[in-house]
Amino acid sequence: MPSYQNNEPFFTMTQTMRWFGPNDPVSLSDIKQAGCTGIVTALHHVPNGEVWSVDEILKRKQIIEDAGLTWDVVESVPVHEAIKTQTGDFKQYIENYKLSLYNLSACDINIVTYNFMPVLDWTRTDLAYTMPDGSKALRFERAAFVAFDVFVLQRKDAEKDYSWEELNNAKNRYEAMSEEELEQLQKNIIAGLPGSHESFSGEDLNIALSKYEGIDTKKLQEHLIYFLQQVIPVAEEVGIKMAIHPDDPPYSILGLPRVVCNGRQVQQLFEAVPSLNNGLCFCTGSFGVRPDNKLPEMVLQFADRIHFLHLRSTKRNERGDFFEDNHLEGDVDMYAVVKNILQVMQQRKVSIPMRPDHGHQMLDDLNKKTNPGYSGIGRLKGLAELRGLEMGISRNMFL
Ligand code: DNO
Repeated sequence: MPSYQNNEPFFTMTQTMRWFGPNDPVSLSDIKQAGCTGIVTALHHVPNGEVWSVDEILKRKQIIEDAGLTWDVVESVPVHEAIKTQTGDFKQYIENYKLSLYNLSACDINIVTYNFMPVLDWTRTDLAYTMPDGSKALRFERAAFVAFDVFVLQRKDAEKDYSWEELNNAKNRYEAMSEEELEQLQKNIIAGLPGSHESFSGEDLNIALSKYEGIDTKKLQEHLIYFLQQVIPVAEEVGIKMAIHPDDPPYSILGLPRVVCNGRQVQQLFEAVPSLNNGLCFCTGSFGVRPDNKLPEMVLQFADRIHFLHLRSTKRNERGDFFEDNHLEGDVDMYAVVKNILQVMQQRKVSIPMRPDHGHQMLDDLNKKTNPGYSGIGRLKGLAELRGLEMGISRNMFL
């Protein structure tokens, strides 16, 4: 580690990538060659809600360590829908969650990411949006999303959630789409993007949505706080840092409540359960979709609680669309974000794990079957740029 003022150690971000397990087309060796030391993964084969056994955790850990890497972060131990709606066996699922935390800690894995998004995890309408340079990006197109909600899903009262202009744009968009395009759109939205733990058919989705009737933002927040009150004392006892991932996109979709969209909502969670083990996965791509989220300031505001970093950028327009831009371009001021992260790490005397979040499908990967957002080369490019940025800032500021 380089040293800075008075020969004190200098802390830089720990470089990691997400790996979806042995079936991931991007191998551990690829990730190592990209320059990472750590892996972010989950036991995707364990059904949502079940306890992660020590055996299964150790098996996965061994594979990672055999490749000369370390399992730095779990992303995610998913939160069962019953916990979010507080129905059925939710208390049992919370007990199971606690057990998984005990078991992870027994295997020396100490950072756990999760989200509290009802029904759907991250959502996009287009998984292969062609950028001017020929690479493919993920995109959220508002008119296509509204078209899906109102005309394909025909969700009850959906039209009440949109302005006349939005409905009109969506109708035009819907009428211009072929059967195949409509099918693809539905698949993109509900079939579950990489890492999501739920996937639906059209009717299933309407059933899943109906479980949230009567659960507004306030109620969902109460459910999240209840979950934290149960789980954080265990995390504290066993030394696990919990890192909640923001909602993506960071606003209500399909009439569902969302409670991790902005700094104010995050602050409320920390006030309700003040333990520092109750922390944040600071995802610049998710938060950055809202112009009212001032990212560099948020890094300082949540300095003590940022336990994991997802770095990527999005570019939005006035219609409410956004696409995933190159890591150092778009609306996120990545320079200011990384500068503040460096400052926070020196104050806390820790290296925070970071992963380049998503990347464009490009070069040879355009001819391969890749996980949307998680192809190898695009992430490698993002990582390389972020490392360079971090080094440049460090040398300039501290060394
Ligand atoms: C998408 C990811 C999310 C994230 C979960 C965390 O690429 O950032 O799926 O893993 O929301 O639980």
